Amino acid sequence: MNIHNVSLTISAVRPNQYPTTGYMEFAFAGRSNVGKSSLINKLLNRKSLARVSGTPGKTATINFYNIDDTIYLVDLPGYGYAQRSKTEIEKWGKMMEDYLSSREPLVQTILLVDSRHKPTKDDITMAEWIRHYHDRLIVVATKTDKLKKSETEKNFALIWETLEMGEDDILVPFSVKDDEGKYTVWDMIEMMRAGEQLLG
Ligand SMILES: Nc1nc2c(ncn2[C@@H]2O[C@H](COP(=O)(O)OP(=O)(O)OP(=O)(O)O)[C@@H](O)[C@H]2O)c(=O)[nH]1
Ligand SMILES: [Mg+2]
Repeated sequence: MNIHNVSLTISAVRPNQYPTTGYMEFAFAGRSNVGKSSLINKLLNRKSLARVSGTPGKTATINFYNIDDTIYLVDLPGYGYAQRSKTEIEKWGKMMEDYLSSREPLVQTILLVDSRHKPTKDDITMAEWIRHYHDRLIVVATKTDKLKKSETEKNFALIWETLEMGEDDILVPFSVKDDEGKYTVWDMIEMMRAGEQLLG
């Protein structure tokens, strides 16, 4: 993918703020701190277009990144960190539901999980939402640079099992420290954009 112009079109909290251009959208969901904003920066070769932070809860809005007036990459607010009030969790749920349940241009939501850990209950719920709204589950396992070689196979098997992934589903290793996964994610996006069949 040869990218020329990328920009943040809008940080939305309500459907009436979503872009109306109709470009296809690919969204990234996952726990706070799993690396959603980092992955978007990596895909776009930008250091800090999407705000990244060691403190969970950095992205609290639905951020639409316009890629060459062709597609949007959508950075979703993270879930699952402790310092959040009931009101904030309800706000998050409403925002996500509004977006996932009725967003016409949304082609696929991609779930990010931390490659070092067993997926959490929230990850399982998110995987179920994604399965409900799309034909398949695509999971990106982040921070593989922090994984010992000897752990890789075991951890990937655990993610596959815990999320009850099947033959149509896809699991991609990813790290921002090298190019692991970057081209695979772009290839998948390109193929989905072209309406081609992805092979699990
Ligand atoms: N070692 C390593 N660190 C990473 C990687 N990806 C992200 N990080 C770090 O993880 C932290 C969180 O990254 P973010 O991209 O802000 O996470 P997020 O999922 O957008 O978090 P929220 O916006 O809170 O939902 C930052 O300190 C990143 O530098 C990776 O592949 N490897
Ligand atoms: Mg973020």
